Amino acid sequence: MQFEIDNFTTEELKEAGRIFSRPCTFVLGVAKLEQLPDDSLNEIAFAGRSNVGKSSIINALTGHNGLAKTSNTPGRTQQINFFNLDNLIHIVDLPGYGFAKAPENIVKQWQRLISTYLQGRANLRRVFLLIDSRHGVKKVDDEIMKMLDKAAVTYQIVLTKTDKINQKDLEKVIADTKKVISEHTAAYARLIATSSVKSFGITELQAEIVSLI
Ligand SMILES: Nc1nc2c(ncn2[C@@H]2O[C@H](COP(=O)(O)OP(=O)(O)O)[C@@H](O)[C@H]2O)c(=O)[nH]1
Ligand SMILES: [Mg+2]
Repeated sequence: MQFEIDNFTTEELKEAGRIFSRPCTFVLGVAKLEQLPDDSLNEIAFAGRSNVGKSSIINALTGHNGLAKTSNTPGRTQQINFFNLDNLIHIVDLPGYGFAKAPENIVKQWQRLISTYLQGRANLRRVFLLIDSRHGVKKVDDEIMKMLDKAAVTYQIVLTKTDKINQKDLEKVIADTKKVISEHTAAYARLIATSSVKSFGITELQAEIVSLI
């Protein structure tokens, strides 16, 4: 019998690892909608509050430390950053929503950029919505989920930083998050628990992405 993580066979997981070892390069950072690259390549995007671990997970997926800049200062990533995985798919690092350290009008501008991108991008195959496993789904996350439900954009919840909590708390946040997922129409049923630091759940996430290529 083959070992499986959810729906993925060992072979699929291996293949996903092979695809993610191919070159992944930074394409461009976009601060205005007019600057978006053409939409000929399928795209997946990472969304979530500032500091949730978006850049770290992109680095963990691609095995490039420092490909997507990570920061201890919340709200630094102000652009939509596009990465190209061997001309197979665009990986998109979105600016974090929530407690950005910037003037209110700038924050509003970012939020408009993010929401316009998320609702209007034809080639966007799935949004991975990152949730800090220590905090669970917050009101601001729920608002994004509602917006994506309305726009009929499929999103999948990814719990981050699971190395920072114990098994009991992890089980609780998984159960609570599954309940939230069941209440949203565009939320993909399967939840992925990850740690970029310990590389937990990263292969599984690679396989999810490869299934969309
Ligand atoms: N312990 C732990 N820390 C993490 C993990 N992922 C990210 N971090 C830390 O959380 C902070 C924010 O990460 P970053 O990727 O920049 O978040 P972003 O703002 O969502 O892009 C950084 O200090 C990271 O080192 C993880 O899986 N485990
Ligand atoms: Mg970032």
